[in-house]
Amino acid sequence: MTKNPNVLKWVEEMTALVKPDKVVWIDGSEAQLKALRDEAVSTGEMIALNEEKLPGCLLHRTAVNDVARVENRTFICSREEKDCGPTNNWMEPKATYEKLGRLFDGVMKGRTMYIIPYSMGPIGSPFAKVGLEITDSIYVVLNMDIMTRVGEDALRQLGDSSNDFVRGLHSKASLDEENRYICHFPEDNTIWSINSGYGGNVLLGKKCFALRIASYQGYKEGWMAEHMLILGLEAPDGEITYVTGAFPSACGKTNLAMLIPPEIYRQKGYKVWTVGDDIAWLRIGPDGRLWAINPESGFFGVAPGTNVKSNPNALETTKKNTIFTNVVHNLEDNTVWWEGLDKNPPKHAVDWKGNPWDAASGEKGAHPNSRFTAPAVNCPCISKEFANPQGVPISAIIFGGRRAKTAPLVYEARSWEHGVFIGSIMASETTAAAAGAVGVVRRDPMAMLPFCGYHMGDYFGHWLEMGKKLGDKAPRIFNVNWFRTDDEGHFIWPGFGDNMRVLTWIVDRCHGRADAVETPIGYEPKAEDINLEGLDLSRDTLRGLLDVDRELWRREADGIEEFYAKFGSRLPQALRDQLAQLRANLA
Ligand code: GTP
Ligand code: SPV
Ligand code: MN
Repeated sequence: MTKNPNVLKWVEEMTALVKPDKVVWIDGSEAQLKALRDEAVSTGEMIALNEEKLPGCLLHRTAVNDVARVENRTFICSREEKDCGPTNNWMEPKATYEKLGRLFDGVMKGRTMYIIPYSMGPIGSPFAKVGLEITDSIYVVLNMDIMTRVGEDALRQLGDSSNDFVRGLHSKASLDEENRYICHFPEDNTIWSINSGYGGNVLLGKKCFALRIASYQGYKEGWMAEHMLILGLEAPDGEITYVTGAFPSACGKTNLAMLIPPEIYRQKGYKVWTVGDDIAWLRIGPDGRLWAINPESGFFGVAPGTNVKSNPNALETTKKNTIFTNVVHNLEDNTVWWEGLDKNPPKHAVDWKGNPWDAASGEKGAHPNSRFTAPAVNCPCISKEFANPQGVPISAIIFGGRRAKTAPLVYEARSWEHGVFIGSIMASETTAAAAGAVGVVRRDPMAMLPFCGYHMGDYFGHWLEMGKKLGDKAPRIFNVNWFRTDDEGHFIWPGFGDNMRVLTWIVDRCHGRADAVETPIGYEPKAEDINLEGLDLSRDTLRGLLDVDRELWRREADGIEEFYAKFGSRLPQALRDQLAQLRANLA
């Protein structure tokens, strides 16, 4: 499929290492993919779902010990430990190649090795980058086909001599947790992943390449790879304003990207268009503005909670050619179900572990991190710019997390530098998207804590540099929190489609059409400037949601100082100054 000597040499080396029985190049043809689907169904790896209700859809269950990203088994193997930084796990590269080399040695004996060439970004786009993933998992091949542009086109994009491709090696091996490693070698454009078969650990184009490796490439080359959704908000006069949003895993990116505005907005002609739901690659364009593409071609979305009310667009997107992972198998009509889909769990069903399941047992049927992998082209609100090789121009960047208290519904940065500070101090409650405790507040700068491929202090510095280059063309920066709770722990803000009410204020700010008031932490809307029409929420409650509690924020400042201390001399002075400013404003 290719004459590129760099690709061929690497494939030869990896083949000699893993010693497969058979080698298959994935060409991206429908015939080859169909044969792989059929094979996976015949071996039981995948279950073919109801062809009438869910045409082309498959169900897969992972091992019960392998259901989320494993952050404590994820490593940045930079040559120098100090370049990996205090927020990542480090392993020495040479020793790691040797150690994992022993695990990979002969691991594909008796198995087929698939070589997947893929492009992150539209073929031909100046943003696009090519990767190759070697894997022994058909599940990985089929998911990569949905999530990226797979096959011969990607190799053509790479060309016959280029050495600029990311080398990904993956094996399920024995799914042994003790020997599970997700290792990144940023200086070698290399990713080695072994002993997992789950999503972010194994779809190497996604978090491993498009964030961890790409963030490092962006640092070196002057662009950015971010954990961000991209959406276009269309106003009644047809004006479309593009914004990105960085929220931690399972904190609402897919939902915001596919938002359906409340009735009163729809009547006026407002629409939201989806460009991306998880990852954005951003570059400064010829006009000096910041432009973004979504490097992916599908959505790997959280299933639980997705329903006709919360996210009808996502639900519609999953109606064909979709892979479901770890949801409930409804045996009544051979479809799928998950908590929060509707109030009628199937009577005759199998849970995510593969056991007969009775909703009355009180046990969850779908894993909280169960997912759908769906092609972007299925999405009813996909933007017409989705595959534009030049991307879309960004007017606003929104940071946000899951905070029961402290962070108000929305506030705006006073400047790019202040915005970088706001991103750097993000904190959020942990979710089921990663293995470990759920609901613990942790700092997650720019939602990149688990995804930054180099020293986080240098990453902050890179953000500041980008702002200098953008100058007065820099997007405005905001922070949102949909997750403030009342004394009984209920979310106060209705969220989902009603987030439109906040989005329009943000967009109006970008166009100089909305007022703001100054608070110690930044600009906020006047309570009168958020439209509450058609909503059962009082102006006073909204005031509460916008409230900045100085005592809580003083404690927050202490927490930030403690967090910043980790970065030592690699923390940019501008951020230290911002913290001092915050303290002064709170005094
Ligand atoms: P990853 O794919 O892990 O990066 O997650 P994500 O950021 O795309 O999160 P997603 O949109 O899938 O939402 C995750 C969970 O948050 C789901 O259970 C949603 O129902 C819930 N959620 C999303 N938006 C809102 C909101 O506005 N309010 C509330 N209360 N919950 C929300
Ligand atoms: C996330 O955890 O942020 C995801 C899912 O988007 S995974 O691909 O598993 O990383
Ligand atoms: Mn994500």
